[in-house]
Amino acid sequence: MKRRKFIQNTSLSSFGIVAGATVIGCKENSDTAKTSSVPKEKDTVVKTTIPIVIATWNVHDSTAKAWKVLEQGKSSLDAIEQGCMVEEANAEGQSVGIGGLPDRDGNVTLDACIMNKEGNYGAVVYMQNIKHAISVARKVMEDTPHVILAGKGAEQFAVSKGFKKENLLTDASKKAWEKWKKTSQYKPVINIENHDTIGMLAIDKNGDISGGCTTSGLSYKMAGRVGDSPIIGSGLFVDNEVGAATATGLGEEVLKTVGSFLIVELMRQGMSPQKACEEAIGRIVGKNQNYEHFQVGYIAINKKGETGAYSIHDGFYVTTYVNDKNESTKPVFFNKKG
Ligand code: SD4
Repeated sequence: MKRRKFIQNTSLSSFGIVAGATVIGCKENSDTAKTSSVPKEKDTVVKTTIPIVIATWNVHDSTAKAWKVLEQGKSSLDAIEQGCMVEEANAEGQSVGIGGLPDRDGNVTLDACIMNKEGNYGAVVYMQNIKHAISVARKVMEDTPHVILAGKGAEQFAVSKGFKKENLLTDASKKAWEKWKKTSQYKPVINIENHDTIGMLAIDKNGDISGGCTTSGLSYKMAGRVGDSPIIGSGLFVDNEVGAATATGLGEEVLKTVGSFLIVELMRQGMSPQKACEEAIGRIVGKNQNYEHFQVGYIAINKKGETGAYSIHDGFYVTTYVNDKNESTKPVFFNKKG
């Protein structure tokens, strides 16, 4: 493993972002450099403190809840679960939990996963009628010898654990689906198709990292389609010795490049979270001429509490709660031509 030294060449923003830090004493890793189309910019180190929680999109209520849990001295795993539950219970959010936009047949199907400091992982895929997919994922992790439960099996397991069945298709989402059916255009719309799918990463006061990801997936997807969000290494990966990463956007592209695992492995080799996110986006755009037509965004955090975020297009947000401040910011993005 190469050691890197960072000069933290600081220009602190209100919530602790250091932009433009210079990397010295390190060469670009030649393997990753070859496959990346991302312009080689100076590395960026985002310096912060712990505890911390960061999440994809504008999810202030969720990050505020997670922060509260962290402030109470509880584990990052509890913070992740309780933070994600806030958005899952928000019927107005149309990409997570209740109110999620359905598949093309009108069924709301949820994907979620959670990962703890021991590297344990639990997930549900294609689960219907239970809004707190993140909590069912945690139960899969803690109460079964398995890591993924799908569809009816996941639902039955949830009911056996006391989760309530309910109709997740709200009037607003039904209306949107009925409107969509008139044209049945099956193509992802950048930043609109699934706004607010949550990928959340947290470090607690003990320095332990956990992560979670919860979504109703791509709207109007084919029945049975599962995205990246509940798949270990793609939508989420946590290694408590190194850091964690999570994804949002067109899941198929994240799956094909195992993006979150890639980011954590790049951080293990010494890359900052920011640079690692850029490399993972580079892996996608470098292989895909069609990148102008879809969005993928990553966020990452390392053991020190430094964060990174990068997306293909403008319009992606990252919400950070640290030092009693809860803010959403737009990260830098690849396709500056827009
Ligand atoms: C999926 N990655 O199912 C999810 C959707 C998403 O922001 O994250 N949208 O492909």
